[in-house]
Amino acid sequence: MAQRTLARYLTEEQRSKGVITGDLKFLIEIVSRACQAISIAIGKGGLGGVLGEAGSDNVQGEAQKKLDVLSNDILLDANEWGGHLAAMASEEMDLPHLVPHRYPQGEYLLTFDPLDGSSNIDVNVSIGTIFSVLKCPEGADLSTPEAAEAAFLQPGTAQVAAGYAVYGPTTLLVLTVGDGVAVFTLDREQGQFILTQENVQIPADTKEFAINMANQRFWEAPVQRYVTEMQAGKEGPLGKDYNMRWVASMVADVHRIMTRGGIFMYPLDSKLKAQGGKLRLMYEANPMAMLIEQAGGAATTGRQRILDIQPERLHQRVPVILGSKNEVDRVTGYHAN
Ligand code: AHM
Ligand code: MG
Repeated sequence: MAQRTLARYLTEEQRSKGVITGDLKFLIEIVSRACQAISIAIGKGGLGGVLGEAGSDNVQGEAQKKLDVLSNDILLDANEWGGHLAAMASEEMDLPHLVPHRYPQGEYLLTFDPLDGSSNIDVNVSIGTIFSVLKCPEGADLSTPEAAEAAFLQPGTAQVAAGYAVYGPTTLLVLTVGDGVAVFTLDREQGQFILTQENVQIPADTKEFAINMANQRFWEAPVQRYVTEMQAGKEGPLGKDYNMRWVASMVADVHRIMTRGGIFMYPLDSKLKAQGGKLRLMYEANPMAMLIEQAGGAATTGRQRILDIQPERLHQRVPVILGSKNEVDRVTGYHAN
């Protein structure tokens, strides 16, 4: 059987199910091309002179790596001329990036974390790109980057597509257009993403959890209770032994959960309280929550379904608990007690 490239998959989704428009198909293809370019830059590593600090800070006050800046530029350059976008927003930019007037304007908004997993960039551990696509509301004010921020402040339920690329031993693109989750593997010789898995389903139960244990003393009571119960294993109230994994790249941790189940938590803690959480809603939590739900899992803050949050700010942070449904429901239930 002929290989199903990303382009072919998207055309089939468009033709047979009508779930996507031609413009959305084009947008996703361009994002996938940018991810290929990022994958090539990462692959060069020390040979390409791309490792190390860029010598600048992003809007969140975090030191930018050279590859953070390069990945952001690759995504901006690839997307601004195609005519499918009205504006883009990124973890690495304070304000939205408007499509320059010399290019045609489109109906979609794109948000991304160009290179997620900062602490893993220079140490040859999996990192990734996360992206989310929204429709630009009609009549939105795009006259200045400041004014354009309001157009992006839509709940995750409004996303029309979401995905991530993971740059690991293989480069994968994991995508949803609201019709299940599909996985594409980059064939480096062909320069194409090829469909390798469809209808990804996350098992409802798991024995694997992911959390940064170094923050234990800062967690709130419901997360303390849940992790203590998991650590108690067979003899404890959950009646089974758990294993722990923490890559510290959200894309890699989420991809493990997509592959074999598990629960990922970056919960609220006393250190993070003032900023609302660690992970960003618009380009980390929302796209991952859409993908996880589309694969049969669940995603909450502990108190609320992530996709239902009405964003107040572009760079808003939220607590994130996602993965195997029964485990996410359990710890979310502990927050209600
Ligand atoms: P980044 O976008 O600056 O890379 O931060 C997000 C990352 C996630 O990929 C990961 O889950 C988390 O931060 C790791 O945090 P920690 O270093 O506290 O373990
Ligand atoms: Mg990130």
